[in-house]
Amino acid sequence: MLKIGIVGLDQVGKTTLFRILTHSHGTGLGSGKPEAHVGVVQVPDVRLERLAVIYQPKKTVHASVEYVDTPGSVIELARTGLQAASLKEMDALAHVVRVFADSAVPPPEGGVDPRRDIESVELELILSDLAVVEKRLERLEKEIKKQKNPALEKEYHALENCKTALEKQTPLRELQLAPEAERAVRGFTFLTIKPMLYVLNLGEKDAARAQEAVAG
Ligand SMILES: Nc1nc2c(ncn2[C@@H]2O[C@H](COP(=O)(O)OP(=O)(O)OP(=O)(O)O)[C@@H](O)[C@H]2O)c(=O)[nH]1
Ligand SMILES: [Mg+2]
Repeated sequence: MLKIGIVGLDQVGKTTLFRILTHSHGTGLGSGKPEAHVGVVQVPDVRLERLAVIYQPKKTVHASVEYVDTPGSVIELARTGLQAASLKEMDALAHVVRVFADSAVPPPEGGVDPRRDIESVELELILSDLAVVEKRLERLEKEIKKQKNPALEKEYHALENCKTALEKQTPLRELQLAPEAERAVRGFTFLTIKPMLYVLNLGEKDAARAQEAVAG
């Protein structure tokens, strides 16, 4: 099942989005709650429904998606070991970005600035991946010195490419890795290799300006 992590900075609307996606209106989902919420949703598919009408099967199984509403700021999550591991489990990330202005919800330091928020989250994920890459490269270097091993050398080479990209602040999803290199780095479940969907949380009055927000 596809697992999508809803991430973002503090109080940007992650739980609000989770509620909409999972049709959950329960009261247990207050904001600021420390635990993650998990919800499974069936993917509507008119073709499947048509086929079910024609063939009348005993059972119709829709594709489903699991959404995980992560608590608090993704920056904190990426920095703490156990939480970072839970991010690694996701197939894709949906980054909720605050665009709405509302004095009732404390704005972040420096005011509402979607571009800054996107950049700082991206940078944090890049640093998290870079730390993993550097640690592994260090070990590989020692191992390769001890014994010549083509598989380790391939891995080393692939990770060097990743390191160069990350140092230029390029997320790994933008790299065109050869299938062999992709296989060599797959096990690391890097955060910046995951498909990233930006969800701009506009204020009610700004909904008409959605295009502008994307372009700006
Ligand atoms: N005006 C306005 N308020 C919003 C919007 N989206 C969310 N909020 C409010 O912002 C607050 C935070 O929303 P949540 O969905 O709990 O945000 P969160 O990202 O889950 O917050 P944490 O999990 O605590 O980091 C709540 O009081 C929401 O009602 C919006 O589009 N407009
Ligand atoms: Mg929340």
